Amino acid sequence: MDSYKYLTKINSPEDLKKYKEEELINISNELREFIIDVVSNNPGHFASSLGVVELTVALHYVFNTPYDKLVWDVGHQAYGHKILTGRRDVFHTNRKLGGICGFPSIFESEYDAFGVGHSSTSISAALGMAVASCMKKEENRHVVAIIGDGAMTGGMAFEGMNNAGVQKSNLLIILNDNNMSIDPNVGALNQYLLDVTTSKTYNKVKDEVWHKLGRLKKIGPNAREFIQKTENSIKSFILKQSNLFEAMNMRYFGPINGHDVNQLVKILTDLKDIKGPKVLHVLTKKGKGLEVAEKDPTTWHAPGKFNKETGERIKPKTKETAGIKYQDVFGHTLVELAEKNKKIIGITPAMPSGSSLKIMMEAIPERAFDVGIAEQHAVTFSAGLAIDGMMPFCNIYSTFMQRAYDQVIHDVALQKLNVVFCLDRGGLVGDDGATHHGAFDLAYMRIIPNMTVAAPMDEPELRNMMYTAQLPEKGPFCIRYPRGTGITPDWRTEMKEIPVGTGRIIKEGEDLAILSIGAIGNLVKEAEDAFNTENLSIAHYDMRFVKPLDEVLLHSIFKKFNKIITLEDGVIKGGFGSAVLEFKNEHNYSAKVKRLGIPDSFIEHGTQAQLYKQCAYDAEAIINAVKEMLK
Ligand SMILES: Cc1ncc(C[n+]2csc(CCOP(=O)(O)OP(=O)(O)O)c2C)c(N)n1
Repeated sequence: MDSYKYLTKINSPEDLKKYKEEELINISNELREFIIDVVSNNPGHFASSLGVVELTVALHYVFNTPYDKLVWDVGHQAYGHKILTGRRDVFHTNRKLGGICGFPSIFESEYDAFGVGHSSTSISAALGMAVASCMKKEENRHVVAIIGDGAMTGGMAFEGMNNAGVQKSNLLIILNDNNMSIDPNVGALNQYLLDVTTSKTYNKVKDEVWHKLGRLKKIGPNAREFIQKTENSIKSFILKQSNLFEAMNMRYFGPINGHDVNQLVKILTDLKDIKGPKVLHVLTKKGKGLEVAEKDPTTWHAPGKFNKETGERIKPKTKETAGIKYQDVFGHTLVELAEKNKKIIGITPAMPSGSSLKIMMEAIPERAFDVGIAEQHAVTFSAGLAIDGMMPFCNIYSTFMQRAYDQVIHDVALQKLNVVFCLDRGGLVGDDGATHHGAFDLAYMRIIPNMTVAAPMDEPELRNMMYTAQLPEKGPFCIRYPRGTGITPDWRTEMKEIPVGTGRIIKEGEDLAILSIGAIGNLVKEAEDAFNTENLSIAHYDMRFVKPLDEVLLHSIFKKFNKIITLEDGVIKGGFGSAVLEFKNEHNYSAKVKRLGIPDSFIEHGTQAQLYKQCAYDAEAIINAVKEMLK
């Protein structure tokens, strides 16, 4: 820490402001070093924060935070912001149990103006704040949304801009354009931004605008009047006709170099004088400052531990028996299925690497689509494909599917379309925390008519479920599986149909039955030694489907056992255990049912194992629950 001459003295943006502008380059360099230093040891998001170091320093230098509001989109790039706003000393606890959150959180700091984790919310939230400021007559307050070109592909960003363009509020949108999402950014907007950035005519016009803007400082408080006078001449240029943001009634400035901290300070200071909604287009390099990250920003989006000197990534130790990641089982299996079933199409909203749809994008590119950060569109696009006879596999992280709930109900389920939803990262995901846990999917999917809801306990089951889902006339079919690796080394099993709505018995027993759904059921296996030691005869059923429930199996279970535990990696309220309780009630069974799963609260970050423990459904908690029931 001693080597950080400046950072050690910066405990708030006030401290930062004490330095001369010339020193901001050194401060930026230190901030970058510090992020590399800490994140190499304590993994988290990485390349995105490196890309906005200068922007972060400039924003806190120019704006009067926390009175002025900085609203970071997604928030995975806000490490520099956290470090400059009093969290340097606890930054090493980032994403750890009890430590600071990997995303901005209003519960953590007054400098975190809005809680984030999901993309494309910044413009709407910032506009709300800007309008509220106007209403409260706090017109000197500045509100800044900082949004990446990836996040800008999300529908909400457009909804926000559409509204902002007709408001007078003081909103500054900073478009942090690094030409990357997690994977390379996609879509027509991406193409447009490239065109704006490279168009010679356009840049000539912008240079003139900047030239005029540069004189604003000299002409003092009449800046607004001045800019209005020049407006007509500016408008007569190609701006309005050719610029998307201008066309939406927002002043557009840029593109400018996002790594020139002094220029950023100058421009942001100038922009403070310009009222109304405006966009500053900033060009940055994702991973800036670490060569390997600059070259491969997708891998370095969240690289895990690494050696900061050599840039070598350090692989975490995995259990020897572990299979491959569930996401990879999905990716490879989809290609296998798609080679035989020519109607299969793969869809991901901006997560080709995270979901492993990339495997299909490489193998059969013409039938695999990255649609941008656009979950709603991904679902309705799938509906359109399905209604015209294709067989879409729409892969969305469980938590991001929350975005597209109406599309699932209204566009897919209501029309009974054959769309397969593969929900990755179901259950507690670990260090990404509350915004990213796939906690609600079993509950929110099971209440939708026509929907089949399945969750595999292991890799062969995932394959069988995918195989089953693509058979004719299965209707909307949701398969949810967790983050992480499975348990089957020889996972590439021959696929076979699983009759929809059937569970299976894993282990016979006499004293009590545990009914599990999904991969969390493997924790019951871990508890088995303890059951044997204590001479407890515990039956275990893998129910496989939350909807339809295997009623035949349930009748046999409720007739045999009067003590039952349900286990799910999802919210207890309304989830799998609740479905079992409904069954029990409908059929007047008297068995005592104890439900294990995520309690009715938002769960913060930590390792998956720590969080299972905290939520009382790890192996130990299962053993305790069994003993408690059998007392
Ligand atoms: C609704 C939603 N979908 C997907 C994601 C996953 N995600 C996190 S960051 C990211 C890419 C964001 O790209 P960009 O905004 O350009 O930021 P960069 O990382 O390039 O700085 C994605 C797809 C998310 N956070 N929220």
